[in-house]
Amino acid sequence: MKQLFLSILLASAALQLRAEDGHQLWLRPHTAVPVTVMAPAKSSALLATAKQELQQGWQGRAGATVTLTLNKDKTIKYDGFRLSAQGVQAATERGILYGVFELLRRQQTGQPAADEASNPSYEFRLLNHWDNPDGSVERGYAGKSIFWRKDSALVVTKRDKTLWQEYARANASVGINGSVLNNVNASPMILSAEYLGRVKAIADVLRPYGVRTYLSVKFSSPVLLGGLKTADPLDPAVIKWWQGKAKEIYQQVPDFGGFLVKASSEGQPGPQDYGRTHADGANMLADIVKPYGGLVMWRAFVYSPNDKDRAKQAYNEFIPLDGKFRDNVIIQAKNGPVDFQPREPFSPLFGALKKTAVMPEFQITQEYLGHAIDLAYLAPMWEECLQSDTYQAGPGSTVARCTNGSVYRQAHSAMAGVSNVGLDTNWCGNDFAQANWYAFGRLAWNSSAKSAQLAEEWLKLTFHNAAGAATQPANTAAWNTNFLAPVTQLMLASREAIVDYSMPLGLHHIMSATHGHYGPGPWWAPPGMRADWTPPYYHQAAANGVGFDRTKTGSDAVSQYHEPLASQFNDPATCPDAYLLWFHHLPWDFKMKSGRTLWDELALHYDHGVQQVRQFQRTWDQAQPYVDAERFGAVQAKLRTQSGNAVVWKDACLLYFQQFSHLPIQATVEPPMHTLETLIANDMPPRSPRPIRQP
Ligand code: GCW
Repeated sequence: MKQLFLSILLASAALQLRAEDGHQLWLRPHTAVPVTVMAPAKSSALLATAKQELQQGWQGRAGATVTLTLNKDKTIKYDGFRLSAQGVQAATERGILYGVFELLRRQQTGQPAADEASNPSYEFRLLNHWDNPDGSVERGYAGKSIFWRKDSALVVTKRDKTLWQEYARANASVGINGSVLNNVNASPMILSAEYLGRVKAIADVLRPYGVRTYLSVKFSSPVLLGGLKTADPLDPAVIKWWQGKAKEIYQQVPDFGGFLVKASSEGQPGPQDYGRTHADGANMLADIVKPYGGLVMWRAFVYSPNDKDRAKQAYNEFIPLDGKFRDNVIIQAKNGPVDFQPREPFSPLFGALKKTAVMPEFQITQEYLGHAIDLAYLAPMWEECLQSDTYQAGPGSTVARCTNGSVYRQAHSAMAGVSNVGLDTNWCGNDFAQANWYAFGRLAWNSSAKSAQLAEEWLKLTFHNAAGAATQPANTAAWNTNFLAPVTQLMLASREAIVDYSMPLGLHHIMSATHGHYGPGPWWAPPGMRADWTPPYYHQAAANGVGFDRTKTGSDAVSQYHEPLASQFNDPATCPDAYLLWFHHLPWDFKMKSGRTLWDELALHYDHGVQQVRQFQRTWDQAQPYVDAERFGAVQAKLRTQSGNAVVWKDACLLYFQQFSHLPIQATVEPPMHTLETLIANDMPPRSPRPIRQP
């Protein structure tokens, strides 16, 4: 007896220790209250998962009975569900699982369970992993791939399976129902029999959580893997090769979701190599997966080095093809027209493609927003894009409504997020980066969700209550006042702070490529480098001013937007400050709406960003009594590094631009502590250590 007691004590101590290393994400264990679950007699892996989640997480009335009902109902769409006093009703098994997670989330965050239907805004809610077969992750800041490992394609270990299961569960808990397992810069190897074996193993683990498996494919796979002479999408031998491949995949993974394709883009092969169009390429693959119910997600991230304005190219290439795509093709467009910058106006493709399904692609991994070092809560950025009015079908045609099926009739709707997950113990490198995985799923489920509410939910689930304790609703007055309120504010301000200290007022793409797009590089232009990969192409700083002229007399990118936006963006007097230098090249003494000169306004933004991070440090330091030591220390260390690096950004950009403006930095701005020469010479800000899960 005594021994048993001791081992329980030890086990719970171990649980507590492990529980706060961030690995449990927003799903930290709770001591369950007894509950009886009535599920449909039909035995299925998904229903078993739902039942098990309820039993291990129930925090409602002890001894309650919860009924899970599979029932078609007019108010329920896709994998939606209805919560009621009796339990969860849904039309699909996935819907049951999502309803269960919602019920538990409400219990844990102290929200009442309303009797209403909850339907996903998008049919497909997908993570894109930029993971390579050798285990590296392009733009990954949280360690190596959870799916692939060098030289071990065939060996599936118990640890792999546990990790994939934890990953699938986290996805299911926020409604993500698909994962693209490999990089869009795809290796042809992924379609080899050897790798497909591992894809099957992954799919088998993801399936009981309702997560379907997808693959990125290289367009030239028939040549590179199949030994054919061509990958021309209209060539019968090529079509036959893809048909055979699809058959092989579906034999292994009967619910395989389909292909994601980056083609004729950034040096990747594509239909244009054979004089064919994006539609020819996408339709060929779409016809092949159609009989299996598969999708083709065809990326619109295309631009060539010769174009005068990279921001215009996707629109120019895809608009003439509107209506030419099969109904199981979705064009996947990044939120902005250039490339996941800290701030971009929405991509003009949204709403403009009217007879073709378009899906937004967001970047969860923080390529341009501070990697896993800087604290950047990205939901406000995604909300800003989703709620932007395109005016393409009258006022109120927001990006969300143009892509989720509300405005245009389209067979399918989807949203994708480039994942930030890796082998690090806390999955995302920075504990706060987990909030972006969480918020992405929740926004794909409900495109009108509010960032503030998602931040609060996530904070309650992630930081409230010691692990192992039965949950009290997260409403302790002191916790709410001293932790929840200030840390929510910190999160909500975090993305704007990065915009301010790196690329304010519509500046973009001025980072250095030397350190993988982390630090400043307004000067970065190695000899021979293609211009549209260098910052001077984007900021155009000169004695006469700064910014990219995209007005009607400039590159005319403004005309890709529907009125009244085209006119609004075209006139510096009406163009929002946030996009000013995106659309305009303006003199340094240009009079801003604030009455200040452009130069002074720019300096104030840079300084404000730095001061904001200092404020984040103070807020976090005050939060110490409410956070376990491990996560408190980890976040504190990251904020310190970010704070120093924010100063590097401010100093580098102000000193660099000052060479052209020849104007003094106003006295209210913190004076530079670096010289431009040392910043250029070092071109590498300090990095912070991150916890690594040992392989
Ligand atoms: O943002 C750029 C990245 C590349 C990426 C590319 C893309 C996967 O720097 O790393 O490649 O976009 O989205 O295809």
